[in-house]
Amino acid sequence: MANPPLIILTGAGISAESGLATFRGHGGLWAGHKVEDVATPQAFARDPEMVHGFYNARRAQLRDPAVQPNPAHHALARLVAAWPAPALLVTQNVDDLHHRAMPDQLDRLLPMHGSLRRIRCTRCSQVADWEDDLATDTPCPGCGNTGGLRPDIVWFGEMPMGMDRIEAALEQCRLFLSIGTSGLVYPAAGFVAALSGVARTVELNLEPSAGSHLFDEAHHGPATEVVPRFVD
Ligand code: BJW
Repeated sequence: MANPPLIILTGAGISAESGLATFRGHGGLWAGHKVEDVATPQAFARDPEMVHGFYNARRAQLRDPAVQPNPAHHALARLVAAWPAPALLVTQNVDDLHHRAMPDQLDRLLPMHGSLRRIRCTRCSQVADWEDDLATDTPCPGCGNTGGLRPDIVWFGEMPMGMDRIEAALEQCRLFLSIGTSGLVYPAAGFVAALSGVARTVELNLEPSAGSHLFDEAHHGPATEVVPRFVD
């Protein structure tokens, strides 16, 4: 098949060279924090101020003019735009760097773990774009209630977004690229095994991921080098 249905999965590693820390690497985002301390509904219920502080800091990073899509984001934007068969870029990242790199292709982009730039009201369920800091007493723009706003982000134990669409795409997929992810967090970590024997599977990562042995092919190095080289 010259242009098989394509799924691209990305993780924090693709944004590392844009200046955003990864989760599990040396000096990663969770240094000093256990994941469970900040990225679970239980942590939010226990200490919303600490969780808001963590996400406020990361939202502020996205407002830093130095944080921009890098050559790997742009290469994927070119690939998706040019792909003449079905293509879906599934990102685990909650930054907006893929959005900025491919504004005309947003229908082919699926951020499965949500977005730093959206909030959700736990009372009325309204979702809204959000740029600023959140506090425990920030009123909800929809229902006016205070104390009910949370980041529109998928925490551990919650269902990732767009799973129906992802599962349908996995059924069709014949080429799978996994980029900048450690392969430790499910369900994304399970995509490569689900595609074994039916799709060509390629890992592009700084180092072998947890599931590296499951891929047909792997290219290791910084995303800004290996991704443009693979795409172009
Ligand atoms: C570079 C680079 C460079 C560096 N160039 N590369 C036991 C067994 C199996 C599963 C479970 C289990 N117990 C619980 C679960 C489920 C759980 C899970 O997976 N836990 C594991 C820890 C075991 N998963 C869930 O709870 C998920 N929900 C769920 O499963 O619902 C049930 C269900 C789903 C579907 C169908 C049916 C039922 C929800 C997971 C939510 C994850 N949320 C987080 C935080 C929120 C977002 C945020 O705050 O940002 O999402 S956790 C965090 O990890 C974040 C990331 O998206 C995610 C993945 O991390 P990622 O992107 O891979 O980053 P790193 O840092 O781990 O890796 C970076 C990689 O880049 C490294 O390999 C580097 O080498 C590389 N790199 N620089 C290229 N320059």
